[in-house]
Amino acid sequence: MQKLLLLGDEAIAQAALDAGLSGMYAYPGTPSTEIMEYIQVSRQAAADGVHREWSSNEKTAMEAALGMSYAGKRAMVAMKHVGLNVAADAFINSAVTGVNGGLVVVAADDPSMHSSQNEQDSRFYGRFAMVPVFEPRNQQEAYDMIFDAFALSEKYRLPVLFRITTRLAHSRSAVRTREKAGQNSLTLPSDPRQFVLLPAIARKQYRRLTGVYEKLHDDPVIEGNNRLTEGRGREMGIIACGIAYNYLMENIGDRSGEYSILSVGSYPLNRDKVEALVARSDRVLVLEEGYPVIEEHLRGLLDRDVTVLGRMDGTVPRDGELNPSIVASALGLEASTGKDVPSVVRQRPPSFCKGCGHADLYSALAEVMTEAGPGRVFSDIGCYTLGALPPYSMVNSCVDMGASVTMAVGAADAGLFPAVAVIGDSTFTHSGMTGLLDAVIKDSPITLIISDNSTTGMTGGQKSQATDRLESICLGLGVDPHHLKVIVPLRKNHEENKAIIRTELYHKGLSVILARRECIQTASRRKKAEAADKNKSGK
Ligand SMILES: Cc1ncc(C[n+]2csc(CCOP(=O)(O)OP(=O)(O)O)c2C)c(N)n1
Repeated sequence: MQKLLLLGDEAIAQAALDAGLSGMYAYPGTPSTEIMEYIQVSRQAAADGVHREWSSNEKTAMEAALGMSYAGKRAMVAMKHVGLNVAADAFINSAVTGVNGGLVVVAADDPSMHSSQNEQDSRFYGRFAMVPVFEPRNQQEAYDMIFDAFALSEKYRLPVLFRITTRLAHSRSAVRTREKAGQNSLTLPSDPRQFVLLPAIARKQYRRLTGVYEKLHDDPVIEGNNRLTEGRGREMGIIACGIAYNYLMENIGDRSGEYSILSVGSYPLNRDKVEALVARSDRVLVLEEGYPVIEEHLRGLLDRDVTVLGRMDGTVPRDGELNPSIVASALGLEASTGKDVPSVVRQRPPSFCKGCGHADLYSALAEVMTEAGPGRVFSDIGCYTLGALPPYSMVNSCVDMGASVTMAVGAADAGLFPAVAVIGDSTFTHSGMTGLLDAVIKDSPITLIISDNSTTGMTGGQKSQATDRLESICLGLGVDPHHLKVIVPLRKNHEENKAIIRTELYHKGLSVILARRECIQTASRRKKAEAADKNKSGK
């Protein structure tokens, strides 16, 4: 047992290792990435033979984790909130199959969209799937709750959703660790039909799920994480979920006895405790990161008996993350932490790194697209989305991973010609390949540019599944070899690249251009590592 200084993400990772994890599965996505990164470099994980390779996307990660669980071992899968949309089919159905070895699904939400396309609240998915949800209040709880999550998963044979948000994931605190548990042994499910979701079995399994979900309300662990403290005043009772409880305590720590408070760390919410709080309070303030999940629940359709305050009536802003000042103003207090921190870094808009291959690609593409006319560039999610900003300002869409290819296909179906899709290498193997197959099958008159920097740049340079495989994937999917071109996006190749792009753009069928140049950040890290290796070996 030790005391470690850990990010919330790292606390989760260390806890899973200490709880007997056998397999970790993930696709990078802020703010969840550090969970897998920690496990990948962990000596403990290496010594224990924990599986810890990146997956191609969140769905494949979720399914691999379910397979590990099928075989009786403990598995964890981690993703950012929107990743759960990608994994949703497997996730929702894994609640119906149930699990064998403990299965914990970590979803890291990003309220305020610091690096995301939306601020969806993963707690909805927990309810949707009818599984227990944990929402730790701090890093120590993130560590401790992972043990509970695995135990609960095995007790009820259900996957458990573990919801965190950006501030918890990315801030550090001292965490006391526990004694390490051994891994489960390989054991097949006792019911050989449990995982076979043919309708007759699925109906039975679903009935089991609805029954178990009811029981969860009174489970001692879940109930214990719904902590009610009864205060002296009855003017305002407070429900504070996850990290919001910390913000509340920052404001009223020394006077907390004045309020009745229900601090929520897991779901389903305990009904008796909510009722007890409401009975002692004239008004109830709900503090929750993300959507007004609990608030909407309390208001119900008829909104009677008790006045509910929160995001829906404007007491708390309707969108964006919480902070101690927002909580202070919801309580009608002066913000106690309101001192401005002097700004040491000048705010500046995001831009491509100096020497980025995407930038040289856009320089060439921009000139060709000026000739072709506006509104024809469908892009995707990654560093290359910066082509939407000046000086290029030429990206017309960025919706979800892989949508560049399929939106270009749809627009081409509508008659837009020429049309271009720009996607990164990692995004392509995440969700672009199936769209390309659609384009191959109907020989869509689009030009797909895969801007291949040989890494997953946007999330910090994780390994890309596409590296060294793009040509063979494209050819394997049926792309015409005469219209599969490779260019190197460098200033010196500008005219040549423009000519290739222009020719393929006006081809009345599908063409694919691989624009290949290593990410400047990854290249510099690689060179440093190579130099350090050379020094070590004395060469
Ligand atoms: C469903 C989903 N999963 C993960 C992410 C996080 N994410 C944003 S872009 C990206 C991949 C970027 O890699 P690549 O396509 O190779 O482009 P690069 O950033 O290297 O230019 C990831 C993992 C996301 N936005 N959505």
